[in-house]
Amino acid sequence: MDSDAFERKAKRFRREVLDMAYNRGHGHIGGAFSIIETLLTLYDEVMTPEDKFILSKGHACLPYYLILKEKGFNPIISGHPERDPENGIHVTTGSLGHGLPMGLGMAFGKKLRRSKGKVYVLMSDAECQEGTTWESALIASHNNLDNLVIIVDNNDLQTLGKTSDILSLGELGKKFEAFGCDVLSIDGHSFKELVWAFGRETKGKPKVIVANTVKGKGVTYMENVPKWHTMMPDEIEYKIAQKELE
Ligand SMILES: Cc1ncc(C[n+]2csc(CCOP(=O)(O)OP(=O)(O)O)c2C)c(N)n1
Ligand SMILES: [Mg+2]
Repeated sequence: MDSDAFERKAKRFRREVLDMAYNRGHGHIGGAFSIIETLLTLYDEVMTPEDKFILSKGHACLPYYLILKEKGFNPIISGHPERDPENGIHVTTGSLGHGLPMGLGMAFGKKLRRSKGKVYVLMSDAECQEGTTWESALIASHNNLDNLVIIVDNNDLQTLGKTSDILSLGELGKKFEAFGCDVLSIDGHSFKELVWAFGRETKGKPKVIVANTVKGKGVTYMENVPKWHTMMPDEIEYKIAQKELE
């Protein structure tokens, strides 16, 4: 896909996520908008049928359902993804801090069985405040799991404010490096940078892509504003957002 087509598709996805959330009366728009480009790159350009994907930040599931539907699956639309392997959802997520340990186990299993394919785990910056993240990184690098790719949606916002104010992650990339991972830090809204980062081979080490993103990306009044983590727009706000995403 060329960059223009990709950007058009990203905009359409944001529009559809907005509509889904508005019509349902709930959803997590901010954190969904920050992962649109990562999801589209993975599903349209990177993953093969042998690969597995886990959305560890399960609350941001609306665009996940959309891309699964586009790929021919029929997931149950809910507030968080529930395990349904036939429809492309390999694990239940929503309780933060568990997607990476489960992905680690899946990647380890693939290595032991010598089976092909990678495991991609898309997690949030606030999940990096949880101990399970660092235990998993340690185990993955000790076991040379170069079939595990961790993408951190580094939007520097959690529910009530900035991650860097509430419990700072410091130099996140350097921390993952110290745990034995190969780290790439990119603009998580750039198709070009995402394709580059996913394409880079990391022999013998798990790969971590720190995708620097903007929570609420695409709707000016939502960008970097904590309340759009769960807040629903009213009718006027909805129309403004629709217009910006036309
Ligand atoms: C174990 C656990 N604790 C608390 C919550 C409630 N919760 C939902 S989202 C969220 C944090 C949102 O910040 P982040 O994880 O960075 O997600 P994003 O910015 O990508 O939306 C929290 C605390 C949860 N889902 N799981
Ligand atoms: Mg966040």
